[in-house]
Order: sequence, then structure tokens, then C-alpha cells
Amino acid sequence: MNRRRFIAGVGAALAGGSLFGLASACGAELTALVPSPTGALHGTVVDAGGVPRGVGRVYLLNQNGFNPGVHADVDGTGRFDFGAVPTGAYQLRFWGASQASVPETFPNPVPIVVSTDTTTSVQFVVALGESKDGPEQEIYLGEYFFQAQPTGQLNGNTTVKLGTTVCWYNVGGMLHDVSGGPWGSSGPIVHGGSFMWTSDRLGTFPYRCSYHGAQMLATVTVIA
Ligand SMILES: [Cu+2]
Repeated sequence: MNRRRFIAGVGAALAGGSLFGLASACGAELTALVPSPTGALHGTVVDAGGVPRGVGRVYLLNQNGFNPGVHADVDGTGRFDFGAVPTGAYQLRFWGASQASVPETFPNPVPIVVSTDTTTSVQFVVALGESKDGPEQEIYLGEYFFQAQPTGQLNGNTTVKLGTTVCWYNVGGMLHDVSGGPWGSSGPIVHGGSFMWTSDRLGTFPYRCSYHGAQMLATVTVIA
């Protein structure tokens, strides 16, 4: 199994050209006294043939990859719309539960920048269908957290059934790892890198990032 098979691997393509390189927003202090500037954020979900697919949900993550739960459901015509969003840098994540995922050739989540009075449009290309590799659970890691997707607590516990493959995915900008538990150590995980462990025993297993252990501590519980 590789990440292509992993259901939460989501591919995204930016529809409007490069939005990268605009993230170095300046003047945050200067704008603090005036109404927060916003920009519009919307997008579409299509399959590899370009056909709109009304499936899934899109989450607006913080720039560091933490998922505060802000989301927009994909409507029947394959569109999603966040409306007006405060100007800034974010990551955007498609989540299709067991119905759809983004092929590994596309990034997921995808970094975006919302600029003042500008419409940011993002297109996700998804593949329909359930993973053939059994149950899976994705946990994001970044500065400085572990978070089960899509709605886990910061540095919380993740409960999975025996046999579930857990995939830790680094959405942050720094080097992290996943140390502890029956798997031992993941070794360093770079941005966009992942580590997978198929749960093969019952119990609650604490783990940490050995680089940022005081801030990045969590547990995974395997139940029958
Ligand atoms: Cu770390």
C-alpha cells in the first residue's frame, strides 16, 4: 500500500494559476484598527474527466495545517463556497469520507492565499470510490500538533479499530516524527511526507514528536 491508496490522500489543482509565493503578508499591525479585509473563496470538485462531482466536504485549515473545523459542503453541482474569508494564508483540504479521495499526484491539503477583494478559486480533482486497503485513519502533524482528520482534537486521542492503517501526514513546514508506540520511530518526516502503521494489537499507545515532544504529544487507542 502507498499513499495513493490512502483514502485521505487528496489531490488538488489550483484553477487560477499560481497562488504560491504570496504568503508573506505584511502590515498585519497596520490593518488591526480597520475592518478586517476579506476575499472570496470558492471552488469546484471534478473527476479526472473534468465532470463535476457533488461529493464530499472542503475544510479550511490554518496556514500551519491545523483544522479548526471550518468547512463548506460540496453541493450537487460540484461547487463549494466559503463566502468572504479573512485575508491570509491557509491550506484547503478535500475530504470525501469513503466516497471519494484525491489521487496522490495532487497535493492535499493545498496551500492557498486569500487576498483582499479578490476571488480565490480552487479546483479539486477526485477519484470516486472506496479504498481497497481496508479501514484507514489520517492524522496530521504540524507546528505544533497532532490532529486526527477531519475533526480530531489538538494533540488528542485517536481511536481506531484493530487492523486500521494509521497514516501520519506532515502538513507543517518543519521536520517532525512519530515516536513511541509499537512502531518505534517513524524517522524524520518532511513536509508532505507520511508514515503509516497498520494497527496489529489492542491498547492505548502514547506517542510524540521527538523534535517537539513537549508540544506534540498524543495517543492512539486500538479497539477490537
Ligand atoms: Cu515536531
